[in-house]
Amino acid sequence: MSNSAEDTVSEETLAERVLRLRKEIEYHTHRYYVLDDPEISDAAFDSLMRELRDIEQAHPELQDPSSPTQRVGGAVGNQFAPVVHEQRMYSLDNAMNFEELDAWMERTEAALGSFVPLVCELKIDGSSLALTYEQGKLVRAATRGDGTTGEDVTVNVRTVHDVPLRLMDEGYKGIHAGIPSVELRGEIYMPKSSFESLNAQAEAMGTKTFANPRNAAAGSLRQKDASVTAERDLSTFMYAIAREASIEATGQWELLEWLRACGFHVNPDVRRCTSAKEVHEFCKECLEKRESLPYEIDGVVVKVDSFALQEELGYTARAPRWAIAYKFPPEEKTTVLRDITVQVGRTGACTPVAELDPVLVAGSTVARATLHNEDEVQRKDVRIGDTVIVRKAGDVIPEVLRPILSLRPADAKVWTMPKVCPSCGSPLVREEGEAAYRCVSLDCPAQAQERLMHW
Ligand code: 3BD
Repeated sequence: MSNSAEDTVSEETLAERVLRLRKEIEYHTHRYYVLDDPEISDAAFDSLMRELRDIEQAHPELQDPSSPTQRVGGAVGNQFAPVVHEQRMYSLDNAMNFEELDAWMERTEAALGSFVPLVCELKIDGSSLALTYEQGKLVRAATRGDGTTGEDVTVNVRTVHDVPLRLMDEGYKGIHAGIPSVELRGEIYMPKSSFESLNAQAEAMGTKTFANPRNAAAGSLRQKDASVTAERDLSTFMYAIAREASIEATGQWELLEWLRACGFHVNPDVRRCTSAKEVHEFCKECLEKRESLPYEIDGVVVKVDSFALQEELGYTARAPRWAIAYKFPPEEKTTVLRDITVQVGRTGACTPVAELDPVLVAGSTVARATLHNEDEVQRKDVRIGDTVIVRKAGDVIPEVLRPILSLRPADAKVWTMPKVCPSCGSPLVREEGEAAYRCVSLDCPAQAQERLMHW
């Protein structure tokens, strides 16, 4: 069969059609997933995708890993192979309150001779991600791992719609000539509502639930079958680059603008501050906003804006001196106390435990919380049926703070410590001067179980 001139022309137009379709689909994907401002209907978008998929299927020579049709997951290669980051991914030092934040700002001011502009960003409670682009195309996505070596999750990340498979021209122009690849960093997360529906679904099917949206994001990212990742609602916020000298930006603020111009999702709640007061105000505003945001945040990251000044400040063994994470104080939530049960510890000590309607507190679902002992239950006047305030401070055991008396139902039940051990039925004793009741049986299955867990 000879290649007629006509065939050649039609092949070329098909290739051109494919490129035009890809560009159009990329544009609308960006409008939809990054700008949250779609221009065309889902049906019209689907129709473009179908045409592209059909052409690529009929003409395998036109297929391309950067094509928007390749976001479906599937084909699993070496997906969790180790990836060495182009530049180490540092940690962040924490400030647990305004005093510690101010101490950092004062140290920074002293080191640089004057107060320098700072960029404040939300601290997204997700999982860190590194994306490598070569000649503007996504070639690798990796988890943070230990900061030096992460895991290759490229196939999984391709399914995340707000991750550009190709950098947009506007941003691509900002990469200095001769730089073959750039590594961008950010956070991948699952919105609160998607986390809750994922868990509700898992519960209905009797499969494993996730403790919090961060674990759900990390778990979804590390699926061996990337088509499972494709079903999960994951999004990203990007905020860093491995070698900032690769691009035209001169500081963090310009970097964020450049990332936006490349098509990345950049969090809109960012502020360039020129005084400590402005930083405080930003932190307070974020704290107030926290609850209403569709994703979890656990603080604010404050960074020296200028790259030149960042370099001057340098790094400690684990973190940059030019940035700090201001961590929000522990979160409190309200929920309904359904029951109070008794937990028998390994020494026989009996602890009243609040059984709660599950509620998301400071990043994890709380369904049980300690009430410490009978005196505490009485002192706090917590009754079964009460709406209570629960608090979870960092990684400590969640705690019931107090009931909301105005919401107390008429049939709220006063609780008292049972007379006998809920496990073995032997009488509970309370020693002089002790808060805890104990099961003193030498043959109590609950104690045996707890001892086993302990050892
Ligand atoms: C965010 C380091 C620097 C580039 C180092 C200044 C510690 C998690 O939204 N900036 C952010 C966020 C995290 C960051 C930096 N900016 N580092 C940042 C971050 N807006 N969450 N992190 N990370 C990322 C970490 N992760 C796991 C284990 C230990 N450290």
